[in-house]
Amino acid sequence: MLRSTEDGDRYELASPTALPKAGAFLWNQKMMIQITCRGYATAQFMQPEPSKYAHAPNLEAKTFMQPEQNYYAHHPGRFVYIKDEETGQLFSAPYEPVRAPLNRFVFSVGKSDISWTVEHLGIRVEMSLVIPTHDVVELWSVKVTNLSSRPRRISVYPYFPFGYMSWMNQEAEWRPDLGGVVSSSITPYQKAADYFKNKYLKDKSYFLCETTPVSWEAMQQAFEGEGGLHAPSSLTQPELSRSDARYETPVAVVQYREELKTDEQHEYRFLFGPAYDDNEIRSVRDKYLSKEGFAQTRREYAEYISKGKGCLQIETPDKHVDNFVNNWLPRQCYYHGDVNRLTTDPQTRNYLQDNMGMSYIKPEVARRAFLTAVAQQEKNGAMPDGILLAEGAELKYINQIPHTDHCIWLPVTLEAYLSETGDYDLLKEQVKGMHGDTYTVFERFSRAMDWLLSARDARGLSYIAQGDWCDPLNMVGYKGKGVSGWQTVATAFALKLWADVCEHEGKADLAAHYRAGAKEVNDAANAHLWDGDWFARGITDNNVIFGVKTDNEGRIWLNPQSWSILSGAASNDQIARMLPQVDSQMGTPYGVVMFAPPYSGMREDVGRVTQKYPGSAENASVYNHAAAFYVHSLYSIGESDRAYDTLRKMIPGPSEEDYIQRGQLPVYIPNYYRGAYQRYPRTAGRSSQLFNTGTVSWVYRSFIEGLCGLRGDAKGLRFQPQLPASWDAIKVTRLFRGATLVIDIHRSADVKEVVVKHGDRVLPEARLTDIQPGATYELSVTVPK
Ligand code: CEZ
Repeated sequence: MLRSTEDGDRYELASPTALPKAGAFLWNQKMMIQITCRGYATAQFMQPEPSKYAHAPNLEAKTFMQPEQNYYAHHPGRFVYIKDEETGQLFSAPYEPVRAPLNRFVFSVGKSDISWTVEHLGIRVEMSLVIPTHDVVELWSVKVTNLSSRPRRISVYPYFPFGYMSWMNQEAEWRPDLGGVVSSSITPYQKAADYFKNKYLKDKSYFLCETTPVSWEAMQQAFEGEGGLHAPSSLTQPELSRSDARYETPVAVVQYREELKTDEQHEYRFLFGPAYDDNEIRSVRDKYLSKEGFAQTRREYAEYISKGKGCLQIETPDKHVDNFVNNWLPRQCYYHGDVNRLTTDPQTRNYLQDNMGMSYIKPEVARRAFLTAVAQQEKNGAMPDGILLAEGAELKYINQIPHTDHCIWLPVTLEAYLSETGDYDLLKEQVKGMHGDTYTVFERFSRAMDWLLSARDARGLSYIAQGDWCDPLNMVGYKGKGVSGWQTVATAFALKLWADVCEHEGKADLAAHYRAGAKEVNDAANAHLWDGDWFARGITDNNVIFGVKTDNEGRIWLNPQSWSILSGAASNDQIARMLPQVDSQMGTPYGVVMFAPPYSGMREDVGRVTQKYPGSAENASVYNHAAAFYVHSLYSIGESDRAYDTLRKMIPGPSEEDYIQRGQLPVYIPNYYRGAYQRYPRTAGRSSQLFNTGTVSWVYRSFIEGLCGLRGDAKGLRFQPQLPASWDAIKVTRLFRGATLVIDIHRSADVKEVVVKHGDRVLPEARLTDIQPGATYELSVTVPK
């Protein structure tokens, strides 16, 4: 059903029905397209707010990307109908809309292209998609081959719906001068001022054909007729009706009529995308719509994607994990760091964590992100809810809801950046803020830490306002009193990390100040939140503690446990109590859930998290981002087996059963897998199919710094591998500060601590210093049995 290439850089799915929602995505800095194995697609481009050039057939809400999207016959997609001209039989590639049972199906996902091979009625259809590196356009090639032993007469009909573009104005027609179907619309608005904002939007969509078709259709209804999408009426006619669409739902369908000898092939090329005007369409056509244009675009895009290959290649006993870590994990990190989830106002915590991942891929991008973020710090030291990335951008959706955690992410993500780069000079940069103040990066971080210290109640616990890391935990503290258990220990962790940086910078007083602050916060957590076997999630406005033994729902939450380990609030004895509780109450075959048990209905002093469907999203799913924090905390205390087990479960597979249950290819980590394992076993494990997630930068960090134990410090690299007990050896290639480290890691009963050899020389400690950019180091690392 599913197989990969030798080095795992391609996955091929052989069924359109086994994992019906499984898909893949391509992006560049201006666009993103997610497409399922069956041909449904969601594409967005930035102008600078996210927009669409292919729409749903009805009025769509503008929202952020949603989990577990449903698909339906008229969902936007990219399809090709094939008609046997002798018998009138029909099928479609990749699978929708006809859903004919196919003789052969292959959905082939590469890092820089997506393709399908479909065979039916003795005809092979190969479809392939690439996008350019800088422009917004899809490049489609469609190849048909006669596999039968006699000549065949067929018609080939690409069907690319534009959907319902606008309630104000929409139309489409065949444009002989441009060689394609062009639809035009006007983005709806009501305020006069919006006219001027919308004036230069790309309100046209085009479907351009390299080869002129024999007929075409620009009106959806004329195409479908009474037959519907499974058997469109117009396909029963010799030719399409050449109808235009005048305030009717536009579509692009074209017909090629072919006579193919045995083994004969025909290849077609098409462009699909948005444009401002005819001139732009003409220039896109000139630039891309040719064999050479396609080939060159493919090469350049592959080159662009390869810039995100990251800093780690591993060879472990688990080939599937190698495939994922060597190819797909850095690619997903790169996507996040490169496009910021296609928003002009990423949530501050997302922006910082996504850029944390970039520390391993393109550290200069992460550096710039720190400067951009701190320039938007508020005058009192707080960080805003979102970071504005484009001129005229505004804080929208969730960024209008006050959250208190954003400062925490500064030192937490900086730690990774500094470990990777040693770039302490960043701290000396002067940053003029958008509110008119100027401070160095160092001063801004200190101000953020001071703000965290100040945002606490009389008990010393951190206020939550209308949310912390958990967005929908919105009613614990909306009256201004409620506190967050996670935010409290996370504050202590942030302060502790910042104290280390202060010390490195020779500021012993400040280091002592923030360490004392961290201790005070940890003490407060222990005094008010320790529930005997774990830490509570918080205390509400009405002074009700929750996430404790007496709760039937939401009894134990993962984040307070993970971060109390990181902050030092949890002693060894407390950790020894917590971990078995996490295992027994929160463990599932698909990973560890975010809390347990799920809420079954609204709890008005907790908030809308309790209204989400039990086991979905933040209501007790296997929320991978939270699981990733847990992994990070486990590696920090040498809990290598628990850590690896949690990491492994984030990747779908390798059993067929697991792939089917999750419904996803192992080419990204989704934001969640359904939880509620006891209550709803049928849906437990199901992937959200949402690849926007803060998880991946942490997972990459955990593979690099935790499992492989290859973490930088100010002057070099330390070795502290934490192989799972069942592994005896791994091989690693690590790019670090311009050098290449080729490392053999193995266990031996002969050593009591980690021993590192460079050639014949045993290093005085498990640390390599004076690393020369450009050099290659062959190292052997022995870890105790
Ligand atoms: O968004 C994520 C946020 O982007 O939820 C995380 C949070 O830490 C991330 O910053 C945990 O709450 O509002 C909601 O209820 C949604 O659940 C979103 O908050 C959620 C979606 O996954 C966004 O794609």
